[in-house]
Amino acid sequence: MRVTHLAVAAFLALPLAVTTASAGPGPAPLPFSISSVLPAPAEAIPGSESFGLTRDTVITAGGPAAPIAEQLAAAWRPATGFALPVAADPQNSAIRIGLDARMSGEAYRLGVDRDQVELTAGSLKGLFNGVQTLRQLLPPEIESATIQKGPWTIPGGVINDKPRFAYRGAMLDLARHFHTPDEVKRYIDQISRFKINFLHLHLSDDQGWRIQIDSWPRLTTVGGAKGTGVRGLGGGFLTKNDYRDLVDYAAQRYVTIVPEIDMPGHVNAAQVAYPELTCDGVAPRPRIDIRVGYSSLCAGKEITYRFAEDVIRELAAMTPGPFLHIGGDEAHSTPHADYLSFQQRVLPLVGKYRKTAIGWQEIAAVRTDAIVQYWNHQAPLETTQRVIMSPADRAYLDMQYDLLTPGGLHWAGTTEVRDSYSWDPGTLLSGVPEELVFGVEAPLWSETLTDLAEIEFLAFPRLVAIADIGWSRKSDWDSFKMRLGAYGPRWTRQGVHFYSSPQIPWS
Ligand code: IFG
Repeated sequence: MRVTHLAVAAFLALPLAVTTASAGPGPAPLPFSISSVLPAPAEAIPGSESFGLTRDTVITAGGPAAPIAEQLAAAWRPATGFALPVAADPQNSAIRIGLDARMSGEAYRLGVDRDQVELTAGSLKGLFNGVQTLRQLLPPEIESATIQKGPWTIPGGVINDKPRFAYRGAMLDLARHFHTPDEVKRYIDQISRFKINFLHLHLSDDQGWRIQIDSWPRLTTVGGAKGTGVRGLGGGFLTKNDYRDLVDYAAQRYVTIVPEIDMPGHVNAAQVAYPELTCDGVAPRPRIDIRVGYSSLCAGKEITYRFAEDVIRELAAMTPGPFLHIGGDEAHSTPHADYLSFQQRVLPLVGKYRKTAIGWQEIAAVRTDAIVQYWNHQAPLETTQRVIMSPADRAYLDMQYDLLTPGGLHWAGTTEVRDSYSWDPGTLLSGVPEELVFGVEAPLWSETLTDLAEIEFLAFPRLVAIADIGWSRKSDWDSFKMRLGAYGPRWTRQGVHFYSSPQIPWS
């Protein structure tokens, strides 16, 4: 007898229904509303009306705003099946997106009532931020790649929004494991939804070198070869064209790329490729393990500084963003006096090529205008320089959620969602006044990662916690966990392999 699919489906559905009923009423899932947005807006005033998106809806966006309106329309067309044309001149269209010189920076204003949706901002990145908010106001079905039945209702009200911190970053470690440009682009798609505006790419380390440098070609032909990386599974590198393509892709989503070449430590791959970069001229063995702190450039040799300057010069030339990260962490094999003299000669090279340097917190030993990235929660930091906050026990996304988490490490302890959310970047460090806190960043180191699913599992939802405390002024765990729970179905429909933390009331 042929069992129809329907009967099988009905049979399979039954236990699910029973299970759900027996699970009892959890917290009422947050209905999508104007105050369910992630990150939390500075001001959200719910309205009494709502706006209905229909097949006749037209989006008006003049001049430079048009590409942003087109991004919104492209995001909405698959699930609605609506044409959603973007018109240049203001007609009687119901959705209007435009610049308003009375606003500045990343701020935007979003007004929704029965008759229209109006998004204004002082800059294109402000409009982009507003579009990310607007995309969260339609129900989760809007994330489907196939036509859903609707209705497509946008809850009414007014949002006046702007970020607390200027720098809200994510970091991917391409050195321990090379993630392909497509994987990086998918990560950019995801992080930009939460108004993350910088992506730091860790492009060199002991196990591999991942960015083409013309003046030192063996860095990638050897350091980026197949078989490099942790367990020999992380081979690959970005050509200059790959890198430029990523920079452009990120820029269209108002994410600025921050490239990192880590020096004077974490240089084994460069020294395998160029043994003259060691003090004794002998090539070290290639490394596929995850130990740190054993390698160092030779501060006493002039070739070291030619190497550093060539790399900084080429990296600056291909990086439109304002920042170059030059690492500086865990130089345990560099005598301290050598570390100081190295940084005193090399940090100024970043300024010579008209970029601002960022370095891990150890660079604070040398007084410069570089931005210090705080990471080692076990080491105190006092500085009068700007600081990006990445405490390993809060913001390191490669920390396991708990000791059963597949992948990830736990040298800084295990980190659940609430740990990533419940801290204030502005006041965490007594040695750093709040006005010096430039922002936050969530690094994802790839010693234990091999593919995008593993990136997504460790990054989401904790990256959203970091995005929320980087953008929003008020911190409210009960509100955050409800908003995050309501976001789960969106990730499910997008196929994002997120961790369904037991701390969150998932819808
Ligand atoms: N510390 C190292 C990283 C990486 C990390 C893994 C920094 C600045 C431990 N340095 O974090 O290279 O190995 O969690």
